[in-house]
Amino acid sequence: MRRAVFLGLCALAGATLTGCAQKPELYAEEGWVRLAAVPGRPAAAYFIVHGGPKAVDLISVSSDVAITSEMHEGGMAMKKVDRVPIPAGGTVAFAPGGRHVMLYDMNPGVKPGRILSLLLSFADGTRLRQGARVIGAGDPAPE
Ligand SMILES: [Cu+2]
Repeated sequence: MRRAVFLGLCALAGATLTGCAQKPELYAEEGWVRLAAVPGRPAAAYFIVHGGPKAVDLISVSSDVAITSEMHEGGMAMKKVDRVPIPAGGTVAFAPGGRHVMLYDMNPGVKPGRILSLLLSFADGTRLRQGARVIGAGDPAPE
């Protein structure tokens, strides 16, 4: 119903539909970070990235509460990756057992319940800030 109204308004707006097609927008959401069970070990960050109108590579994810960070793929046999392609209009999930960001040398003051800020950098120069809720090592993943 909502869609029908939306399209109706577009038809009224004029000859071109350019502004009316639902253009994909590059954004991230649902960020969270799981602290390590052992202090000093890296934390893991997860989130979802939605691709924009053009494919672009995610080239770095960092946080001001971690000294260094790396993007990884895989669960037990994880490996570092330098870029993660984000297809135009696609969805790429960083989730437990798959892609994740390792946050090394975390500020020890970061405790569960806090929201920290992730900075996602893309090959085209786009930067996105994404909030991420911190949970403890044994806490269940957010829904
Ligand atoms: Cu890893």
